[in-house]
Amino acid sequence: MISAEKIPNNVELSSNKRLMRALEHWQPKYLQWWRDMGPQGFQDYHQVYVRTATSVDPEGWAHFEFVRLPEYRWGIFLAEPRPDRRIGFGDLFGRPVWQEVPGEFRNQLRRLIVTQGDTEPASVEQQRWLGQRCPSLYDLRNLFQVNVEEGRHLWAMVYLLHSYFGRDGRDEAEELLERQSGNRDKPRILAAFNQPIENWLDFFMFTMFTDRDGKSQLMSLSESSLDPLSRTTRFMLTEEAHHMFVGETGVARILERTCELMREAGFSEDVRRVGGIDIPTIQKHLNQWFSLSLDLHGGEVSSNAASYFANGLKGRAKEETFDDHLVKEAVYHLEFIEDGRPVTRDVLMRNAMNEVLRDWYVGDCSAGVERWNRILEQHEIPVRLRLPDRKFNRHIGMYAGLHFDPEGRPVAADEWERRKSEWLPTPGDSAYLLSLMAQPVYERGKFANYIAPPRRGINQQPIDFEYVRTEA
Ligand code: BYC
Repeated sequence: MISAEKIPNNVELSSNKRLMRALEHWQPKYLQWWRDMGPQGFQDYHQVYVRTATSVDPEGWAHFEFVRLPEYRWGIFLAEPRPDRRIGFGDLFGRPVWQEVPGEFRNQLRRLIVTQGDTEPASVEQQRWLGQRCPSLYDLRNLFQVNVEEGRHLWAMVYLLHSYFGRDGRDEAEELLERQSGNRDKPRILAAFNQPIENWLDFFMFTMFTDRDGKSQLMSLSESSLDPLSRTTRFMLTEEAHHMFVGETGVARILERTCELMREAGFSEDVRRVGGIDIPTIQKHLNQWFSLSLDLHGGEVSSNAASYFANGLKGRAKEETFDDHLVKEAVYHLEFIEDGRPVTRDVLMRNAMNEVLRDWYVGDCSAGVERWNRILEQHEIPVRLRLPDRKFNRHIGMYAGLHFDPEGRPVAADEWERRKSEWLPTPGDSAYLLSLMAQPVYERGKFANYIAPPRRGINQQPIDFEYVRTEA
């Protein structure tokens, strides 16, 4: 039996019988999915120090407790409504926002919500083996925090599907548990969510770059005229921040340790010989996850994006900071490749909305990479990490099928084949990383050799706190 105690919420769940019935039907399937596809080996005999959102105010979503993962209280929260909120962009600019789904936009909205929803369980599936390769109890706890919150984000989208899309919504909610990351017959919708996340460098790069796509997409959905979608995604953004913290500080700690090992080993030594992760391997993983996450923003020229904008379904990140919210005539200068050469052409800005969001995303990523480079600087190591050009390694949009090096120079197919091992992780790199992670570190306060400890613990606990307890 579902209760407000079990499902913390601010949507008056207990008085919404229809939603209760729908969730009562869906919840057991979700729990079965969590057992089958969630963190492997950490379901029954471990208690994890996690944060559970119990309300939307700052105290309410910073509630920490030890829980067994399947007993986590996945809640349903919408950010507080903004009084007299109006449509902020597109052809319907200035009219009141919608509390129900307009019939003419039903399919488009459903598609956006399903695409968003699909990424959440996908990421849990991708990360399900990492607990058995973890560098410390602190990191193990952070992994599970990210996992339970992605689970909650799935609940958030399922809440919208059940509440506003009737029978179709219920069917879609079931299918969200049926597709599986990497499954040949029933894959997840977006490509990056079918890639394996085998090791912790993948995980930290994923939470840095792919979760940041989550941030940019959620920011643009939070502008939506469908008020419940806007409010749901606004609250999700508060949780997304921690995921990016895990990614950014995870890579920073690896870099820190790499620098120390380089210093100890004499700078010319190969850091792999002393069990560290060398900077070229870090750069290759950065290239991989950044380019996959660029693809997640869709094609450069997209009539879908134009229509989402015109209809007020999906805006730009921080729409209020733009002057022109109708964007009827404005154009965007886009770099096309014609006969192997770059040619700049104007396209209608509405058709380039994916690119506008990608610009925001690239700026946000680049600030993060600058912060990483400060670590190299402090250790007086002259190399720098860098974002590859946005044409590099693309599989979606107008650069797909062409080849570019990380500087964005066109390269022929044979050169790409010959040199891609310089730019992207190879099976040899993966095997090396897996060998480093073969022995998980479960001892309090201990860290694997390839990563530095964090500056501080979680929720003011010490670094050697027992963040994950094993039951006898
Ligand atoms: N992979 O017009 P186009 C997150 C398809 S991450 C495969 O260019 P559109 C999270 C597209 O579906 C954020 N297929 O694209 C992070 C279309 O198919 P059809 C997730 C792709 O529609 C970490 C065709 O290509 N949220 O939250 O403008 C952990 C032409 O498409 C891909 C969202 O994505 C791809 N990468 O934009 C956990 C927000 N890209 O129509 C969670 C909702 C495109 O030919 N989604 N295609 O069959 C959207 O806003 C849009 O669907 C997209 C694509 C931005 C993804």
